[in-house]
Amino acid sequence: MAHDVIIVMGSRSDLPALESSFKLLSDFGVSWTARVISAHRTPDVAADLARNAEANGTKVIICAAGMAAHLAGVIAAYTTLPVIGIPMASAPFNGMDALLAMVQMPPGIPVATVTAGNAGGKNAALLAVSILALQDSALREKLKAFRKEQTEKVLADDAKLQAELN
Ligand code: RP5
Repeated sequence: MAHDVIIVMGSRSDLPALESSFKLLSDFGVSWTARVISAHRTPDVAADLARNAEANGTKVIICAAGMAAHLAGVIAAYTTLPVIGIPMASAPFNGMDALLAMVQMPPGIPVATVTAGNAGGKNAALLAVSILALQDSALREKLKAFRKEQTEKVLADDAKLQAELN
């Protein structure tokens, strides 16, 4: 079955940080699947997935990895599909290593890098939704409704705070 989004994680230990991506994509009704594929432990599988993704109907690939996080860059090297990287926070550098590895792709092969952790997982999914929405007006409307709801929540929080203070 074709999935619009594939989420690839370098290790099963990355799974908890991706719950926010899974939930958000599901909430938007986007078809997604997830794989554990390592750029250094299973490099052939990584290359095969990236080479075949477009023909398989995938539109966006999200890659989560920690430490020397080359997974997103390796996947991006084998496909022209948009690749979004989520750095995973791990000891001893707490994700700064993975962030720099992803964001510092040399020119020619971009990885759209978001922040680490759950916020990164959520933003990676939202960015994937934005990309898919270019070709899907119903999804675009859902994204606008999401933004509106988010705005209204902050306005309500502010109104509540003003009422508490005054
Ligand atoms: C990376 O190394 C993975 O993405 C993970 O974040 C990190 C540690 O992997 P494990 O030793 O937990 O499998 O490849």
